Amino acid sequence: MKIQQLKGARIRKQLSQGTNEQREAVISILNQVKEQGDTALFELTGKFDGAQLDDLKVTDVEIEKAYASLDVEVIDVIREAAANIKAYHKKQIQESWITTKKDGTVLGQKVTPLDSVGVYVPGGTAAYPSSVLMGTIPASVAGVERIAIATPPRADGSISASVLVAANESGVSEIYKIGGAQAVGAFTFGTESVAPVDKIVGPGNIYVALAKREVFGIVGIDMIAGPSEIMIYADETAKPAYLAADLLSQAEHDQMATSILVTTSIEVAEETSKEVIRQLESLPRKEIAEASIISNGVIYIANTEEEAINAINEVAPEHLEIVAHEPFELLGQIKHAGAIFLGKNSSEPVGDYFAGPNHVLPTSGTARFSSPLGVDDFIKKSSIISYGTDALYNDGRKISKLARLEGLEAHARAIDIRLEEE
Ligand code: HSO
Ligand code: ZN
Repeated sequence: MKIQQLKGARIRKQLSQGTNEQREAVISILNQVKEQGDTALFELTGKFDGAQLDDLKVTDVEIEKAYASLDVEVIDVIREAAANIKAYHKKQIQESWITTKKDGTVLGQKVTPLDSVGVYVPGGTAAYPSSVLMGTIPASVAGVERIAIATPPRADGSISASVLVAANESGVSEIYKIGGAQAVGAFTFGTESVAPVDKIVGPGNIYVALAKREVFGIVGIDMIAGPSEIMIYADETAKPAYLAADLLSQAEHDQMATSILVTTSIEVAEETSKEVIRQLESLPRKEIAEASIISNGVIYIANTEEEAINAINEVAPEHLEIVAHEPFELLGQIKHAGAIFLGKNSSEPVGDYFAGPNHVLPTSGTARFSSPLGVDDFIKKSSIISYGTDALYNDGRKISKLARLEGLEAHARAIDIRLEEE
């Protein structure tokens, strides 16, 4: 793994906007789904997933079979992870509030869950039951009534058993065998089999990301996700074998994934670099992890802790691990990161699977302005205004003055007519 001085390095990543061809392909798929509904979905699923389906929706029988095919211990672990995720997200619930002023005015904010959401779950080598839990549990905690999942089928038309079990465990029964931009199209426009939803969430490949960007505004979206990233800050107390393992845990996701270590210790840098090569050898997904490490992996040597922290805030990584003797002392200085893992036990997979916080996180520097997927993504707020009689009498002229300032006479008169009655 290459080692480089941090000073002067260009480290910020930018979210890919896709190529013109990719954008055009996505627009054409979305139009096809909008115009031809299910016919388009069957055709595109044949073309991209190689599956000839009779039905787009997963049946109860398929779910039963999925349970029967999984180890009971696996089902138990999925349940335990789901319980942790639920408990964490319950803490995020926001209450409606109302205040009454002395003049009789009542102001407030009403929190309402979305009516319906579509959770995209990637397929292929990335069939992750954990992502099902992360997408659906916050929605159900928020109180969303209709939660639907779309995920691409395998060539034989099936869906991974663990994905089906995870969906069922989080209370979702509406699961569609649709992937890519066509899934985003189905959720946005609706088809004969899929009712449209109000918001689409969940990570996906570049086509899913571009499709979400395209339909944003017609429906809500959570975020545009890019390839995963891990950035680790380590001081001289960190154990290189652990650092290497954590860097590789992210690199194995995708050859476009990014793994960065920043350290103030030359020895840690050198040892970790060697460890990465050593550990890579025996990984089943060696090819992907190696490609990712070669193209995007880097170990930076920082002259000072401050320099390292500035780099972290500049990158705004999806996952940040702080492996230093007093990690909590640095927490206050971290402004931008999707999830922050503190201390030597907090390896990223702890958060990917089990601790409770969401693993759908802002990537490509977007942690500068966005947050992990959470209950907030599945609620919206309405303002509440009930003006008191005294309040209107006191404020009415000020309001009509502002209206006339904007040249909006009808606005002003809507107030004046009430003042005249007093
Ligand atoms: N690290 C990934 C999530 C994931 N890892 C799913 C394993 N399964 C993005 O946060
Ligand atoms: Zn992961």
